[in-house]
Amino acid sequence: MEQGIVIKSTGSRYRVLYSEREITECTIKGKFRVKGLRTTNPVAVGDNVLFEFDKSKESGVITEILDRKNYILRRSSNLSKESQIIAANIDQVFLMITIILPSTPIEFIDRFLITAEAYRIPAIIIINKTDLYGHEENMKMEYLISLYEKIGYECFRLSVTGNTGIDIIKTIMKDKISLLAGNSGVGKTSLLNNFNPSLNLKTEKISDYHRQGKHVTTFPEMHRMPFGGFIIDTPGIRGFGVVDMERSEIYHFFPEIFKISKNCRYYNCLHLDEPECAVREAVEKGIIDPLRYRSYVNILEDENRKYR
Ligand SMILES: Nc1nc2c(ncn2[C@@H]2O[C@H](COP(=O)(O)OP(=O)(O)OP(=O)(O)O)[C@@H](O)[C@H]2O)c(=O)[nH]1
Ligand SMILES: [Mg+2]
Ligand SMILES: [Zn+2]
Repeated sequence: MEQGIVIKSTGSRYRVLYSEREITECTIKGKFRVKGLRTTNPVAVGDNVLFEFDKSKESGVITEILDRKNYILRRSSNLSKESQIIAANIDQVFLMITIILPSTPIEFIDRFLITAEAYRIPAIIIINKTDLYGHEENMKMEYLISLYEKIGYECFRLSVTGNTGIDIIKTIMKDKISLLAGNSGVGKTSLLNNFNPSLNLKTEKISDYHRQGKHVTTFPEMHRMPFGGFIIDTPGIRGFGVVDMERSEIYHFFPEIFKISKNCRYYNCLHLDEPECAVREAVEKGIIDPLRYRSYVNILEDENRKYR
């Protein structure tokens, strides 16, 4: 029996890293299910597994998944109740966004952040492609940075192609398992190639017509970094479905809303149209950013629709 870590999963085959730098392909034996969770993939990138070699020693069979410290999910599709485990045993998540080419919607950012909050995984924001920004984009970037830093999220300005802002991110990623997420075309894979040119991973220009990425990376994959630690490159996710969350607790994962909600008149206030709602008052006074509040309401309404 050997122990290893899953570094890539493509449906039914798993690539497993063991004894520091050996890699083997594995399949799974039997059924693995997370209690109370319907997932499309039983084994995910980042899983620590036990496996046995075939007689040929060329491939193996995973026989056990060791306890997960955490995992991050996304809903398989909007309607489905099944979800997909994107990765497991993550120390921190980095959300890469861009102001233009493509423009990351704020609701996308917030959906990602509440997912990280729900799983209690520290989240950090990276704003890439600063080399492309003029006055207007810089204003927008600084607005977002001050908004998210006030809530408590660290933000970093980056230009992968301009080679600025890279070292600080390296320092934070060193010796950790980091998940790198963000919409398609923001430059996630480009950053990995910059960190480790020998990876030579596939990247692609975003389309001129749609001004969006082309979903170049299709499966999450974990890469060892030359400076120590691992980074999980993920496919540009169109959106995060809120998984594993009660409607009534969604606001718990907006830290600044949660804090103020303690002053609401009703303990079960959803901060919509209840009387004496401290959250709405704070929005009116500009203490809570109206864009964040709008994200909250939109996410809540989305969840409503699900139950109709
Ligand atoms: N101008 C500029 N372009 C960049 C920068 N970083 C990446 N790009 C370009 O953006 C395009 C998309 O980069 P990718 O690394 O493929 O993006 P991705 O986030 O991995 O996209 P998916 O795999 O589809 O999710 C490529 O043409 C990169 O060269 C940057 O800092 N500045
Ligand atoms: Mg990619
Ligand atoms: Zn309220």
